[in-house]
Amino acid sequence: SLPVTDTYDTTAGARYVDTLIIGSGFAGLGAAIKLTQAGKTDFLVLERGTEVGGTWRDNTYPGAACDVPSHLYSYSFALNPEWTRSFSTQPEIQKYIQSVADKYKVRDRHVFGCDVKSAHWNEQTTRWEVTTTKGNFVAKIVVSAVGALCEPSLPDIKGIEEFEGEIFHSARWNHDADLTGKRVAVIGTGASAIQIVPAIGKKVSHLDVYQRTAPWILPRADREYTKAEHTAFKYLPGFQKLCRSGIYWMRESQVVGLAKAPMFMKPLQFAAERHLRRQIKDKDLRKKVTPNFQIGCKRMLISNNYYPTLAQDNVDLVTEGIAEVKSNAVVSKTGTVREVDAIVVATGFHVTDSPTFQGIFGKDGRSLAEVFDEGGQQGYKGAAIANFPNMFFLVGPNTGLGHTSMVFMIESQLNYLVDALATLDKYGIGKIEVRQDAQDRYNAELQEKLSHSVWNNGGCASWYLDKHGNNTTLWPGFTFSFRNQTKRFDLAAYDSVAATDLPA
Ligand code: N01
Repeated sequence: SLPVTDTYDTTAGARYVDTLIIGSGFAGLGAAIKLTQAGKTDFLVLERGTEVGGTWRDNTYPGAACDVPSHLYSYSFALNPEWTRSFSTQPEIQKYIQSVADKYKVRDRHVFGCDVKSAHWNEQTTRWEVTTTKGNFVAKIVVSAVGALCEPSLPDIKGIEEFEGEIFHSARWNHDADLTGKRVAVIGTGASAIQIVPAIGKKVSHLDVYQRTAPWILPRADREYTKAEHTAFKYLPGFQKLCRSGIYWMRESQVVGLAKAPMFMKPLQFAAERHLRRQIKDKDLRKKVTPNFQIGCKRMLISNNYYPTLAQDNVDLVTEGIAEVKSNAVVSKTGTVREVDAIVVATGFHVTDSPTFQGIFGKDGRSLAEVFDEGGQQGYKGAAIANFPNMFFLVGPNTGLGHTSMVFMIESQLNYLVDALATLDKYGIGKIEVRQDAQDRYNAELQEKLSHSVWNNGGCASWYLDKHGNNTTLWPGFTFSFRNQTKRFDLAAYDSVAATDLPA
């Protein structure tokens, strides 16, 4: 089998490896661990960064933290009694992910600094041909674990490339740029921005926050764990599991409201309105930050210090929209010119239009981008896509969540993947592809459920919806029902060919 090294020569011929995993965030790293535990040895993880961690490695902006409680935002097989607080910060999560990679000894399965450029399915050889910045690979199976939040989306604003000060995206924070005493603009008011604004609000001389749509914000019940709790987490494993299931069921109950968009969301909206009234006294500012859509339609945000920062004297909330950016200023649509030294672009990610889709070419030669462009981002159980044989997806279509831990969903997908690979081995299958009719039925059912949800009916535009207006990112039900449907690989939904029947 393939010698594992991080020094592939791009000029050398393609190297064969049975299974290639692309990306090493929670999903790809989890896959490496689960495949190892299942006895697989002939696999590699291709990771463009120099570390594991994915989006948690990349998002190092000041204030970065998770909005899912720590004990649920971790692998069930690697509980962490050391979490210092109820909602972990980015450095702590990144440290946790790194420690898991070390504990399960899967770093040597990784090729770091390896950016995948393309993956072509070759129907003659029934192999994937993968080109990367560290050489070419040929693989029987490819597992895409790139995640939905990996490609920063930059706003198309006139003149933005002419800006002469510091400018960077929230997911590519420039730590060499000292914002102390500077005039700064933050574009966007999503989950990233509402953490950045309070984190830099006191050190900058002036801050302009450019809001296009006001988000709903709930109080953040964050606190440090006490010594007694730490002792209990450490020495009473059952206690940590109990906390985890308490959080799980509390979060899970939100689905009833989100998926059906009924009165269940009212108490949450009421809590958010009260939070806003308590934190912002100025009537004009209050009006500006009052959302114009139903809570839950976009991701619900949590913060105790965002509103108070907006109310600071050195902070302005700008809602007139941006007309253009000049070399030293942002010009709003009303013509006001606001000079700044730096711009933080907190405008989110390419989710349903990720550039990563452009380099994956399936059976009929069409790229994933073309397939999604025509029919929308559809898959089967988020794990397979018709026209892309021998390719499995982690965090594929409709596996995202608006309310609870993605790590739980990822673990369900890992069960499915490991069982799929075991099934291929068991029956000597050389080629497998989800049947179009199975995928169509699955999506018709999903979209029917989503058509009643707050994400589709809450009166907002969000990254949950694709360009056809379909919600192709979120799972609309309970996460335990997703877990049930991914417990076993369902061969009946796939067309398969025995390896012995494939051309030699
Ligand atoms: O990105 P977003 P994000 N001109 O897409 C605005 C996860 N996450 O990085 O609402 C002006 O949510 C855009 O405005 P609008 C989480 O899943 C989690 O903040 O489209 N403004 C919006 O305000 C989250 O959902 C955590 O009208 C423009 C903002 O930019 C996901 O990552 C922390 C614009 C983008 O918000 C993404 O969050 C951080 C333009 N041209 C992230 N284009 C936690 O766990 C966009 N905007 C806490």
